[in-house]
Amino acid sequence: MNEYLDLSDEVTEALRGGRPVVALESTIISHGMPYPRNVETALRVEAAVRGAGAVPATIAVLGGRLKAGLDSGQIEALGRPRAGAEGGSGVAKVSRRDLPRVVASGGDGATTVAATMIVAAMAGARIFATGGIGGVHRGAERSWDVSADLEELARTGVAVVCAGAKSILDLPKTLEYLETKGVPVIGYGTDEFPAFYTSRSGLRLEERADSPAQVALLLAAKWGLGLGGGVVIANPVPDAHSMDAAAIGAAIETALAAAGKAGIKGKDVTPFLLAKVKELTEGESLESNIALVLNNAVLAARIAVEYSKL
Ligand code: PSU
Ligand code: MN
Repeated sequence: MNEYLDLSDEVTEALRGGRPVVALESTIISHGMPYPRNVETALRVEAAVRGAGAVPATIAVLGGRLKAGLDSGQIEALGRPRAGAEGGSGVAKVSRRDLPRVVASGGDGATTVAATMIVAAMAGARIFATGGIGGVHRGAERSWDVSADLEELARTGVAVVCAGAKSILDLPKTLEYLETKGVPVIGYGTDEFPAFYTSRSGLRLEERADSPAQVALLLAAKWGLGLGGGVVIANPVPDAHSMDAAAIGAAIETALAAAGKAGIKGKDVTPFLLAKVKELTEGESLESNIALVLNNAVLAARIAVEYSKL
């Protein structure tokens, strides 16, 4: 086990016994949703994973230690705004390049998809559930803004169950990048890449699965072939919570314009856009976000159960 990593007792026992474990990220807690809905959702997601027969391992950096498996007090500490924080929780957003700094300084950090994949792989957890992945940003031909999540999917052997990616991103370029990097993108019960708040993007996928067992076989083949690297399992938002495409599209355009005007750069771009979209859609997007994360947690647990049988 890595000397910087602490597993909870429950996660240690599950991994030792070859029982299903689902990794969960913490940027969604600290930067993806407002308090207290963020904490409440994180706890509901853990319960959903348990209800589907797997052990949840929420991942973060606390006091400079990598953690897989948090208690409710630790989840609260990641979600509750800290003194002096302007918007968000005040906890650092930690992706691959931030891990050494936060560990060396003994700090706290909320892990992105990329950093969560790294810690999950270290722990030996192969299946991870979240809301949406980062990707190639719109205007990337000028800004060069490509999420480290994509590079991590290229190199780290963890399957990420998500509801696709938000159209704050350039979705066609995101799919091209994943193809170049050899990352399978599997539509779960769909032939289209889902666009987070809406189940459709109009972008066709080449791979589709209709059962957790089918996904598990594909994961076993990818890693059994020695190919390494990640897999995206794109699970559309449930119909009852799918948003109106025109309304969400308009909010995203407004958010992008505001980010441009405010000169937002680097790692602040995604949290800025997420907060703006939320504000513009008056909470409807938050309900949709919560529903799709719960849906992804259940699917990830079912996949983890099937994978543990192979
Ligand atoms: N997209 C969302 N919700 C999120 C994120 C992305 O719809 O919470 C978070 C995830 O943690 C993701 C990160 O890994 O933002 C990507 O940030 P960046 O674009 O800076 O790589
Ligand atoms: Mn970026």
